[in-house]
Amino acid sequence: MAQIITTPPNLPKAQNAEVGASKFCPGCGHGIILKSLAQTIDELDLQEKAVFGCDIGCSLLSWNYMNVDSVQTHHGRTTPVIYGVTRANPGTVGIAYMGDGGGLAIGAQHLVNATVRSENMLILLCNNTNYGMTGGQMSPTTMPGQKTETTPYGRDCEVTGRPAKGAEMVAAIANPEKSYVARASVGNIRNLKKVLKRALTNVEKGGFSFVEVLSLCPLNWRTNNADTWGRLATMEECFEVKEFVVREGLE
Ligand SMILES: Cc1ncc(C[n+]2csc(CCOP(=O)(O)OP(=O)(O)O)c2C)c(N)n1
Ligand code: SF4
Repeated sequence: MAQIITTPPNLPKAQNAEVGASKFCPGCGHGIILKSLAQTIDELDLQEKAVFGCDIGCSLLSWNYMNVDSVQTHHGRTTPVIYGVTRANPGTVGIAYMGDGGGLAIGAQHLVNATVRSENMLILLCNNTNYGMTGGQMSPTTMPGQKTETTPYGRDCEVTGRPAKGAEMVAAIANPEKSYVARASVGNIRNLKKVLKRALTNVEKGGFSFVEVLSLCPLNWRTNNADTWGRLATMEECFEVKEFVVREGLE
């Protein structure tokens, strides 16, 4: 007879341990990003200071994922909601979590304004190269030739333009004296956590941080396990994984 395992998983304190708090598809990258975030919040002892906001899109499935004060917003509006909270409550470590659609399409103007104003917050963008929640349409970061629901023959950059490079765009307009800008990947969790630690440390010091994370969407990519990780490797060739802006003195 199969043994039923009743030992609770060893979750970070900043992650909600309730059964059912994770609603992502099997193999989704959102869970890897969020667990890494929760572990980093624990490590920096920020649970009481952190306010987490999630967008519309699959990121909204994290509305009860974190064990920190949380708010769920309209599509593309998580950035202004979180800097509003942070401005009204100095000392808050505000985190706005969104997809590539939420950050680089409908919420792009907020990303630009938060960056040039060096709002005191972390914008954490999950780049899975499609509109996940609505069934896998082309998004700003869909790669050249990538098949989606709305580009069934592959993205034609002559017609739809080239993929948006979020971290490069933000780095070009960020104030280097106050900002931390990086791109990481769920394929390297050790590096992802290092990046998140620097990003949150910068926010705690009053700065602005932007982190884009290359992520997985096996449901809409229609990929098996091997092809899912193969797709991530292609993404890492298209979107450079590195730190773009590191404020001086940041550990
Ligand atoms: C104002 C508004 N416009 C459009 C939608 C429809 N909509 C819901 S989720 C979504 C796209 C989500 O894609 P993304 O932000 O990349 O996140 P993902 O689901 O891939 O994590 C869209 C267009 C909406 N809910 N509200
Ligand atoms: S549709 Fe994609 S991004 Fe959304 S939960 Fe499923 S795998 Fe994750």
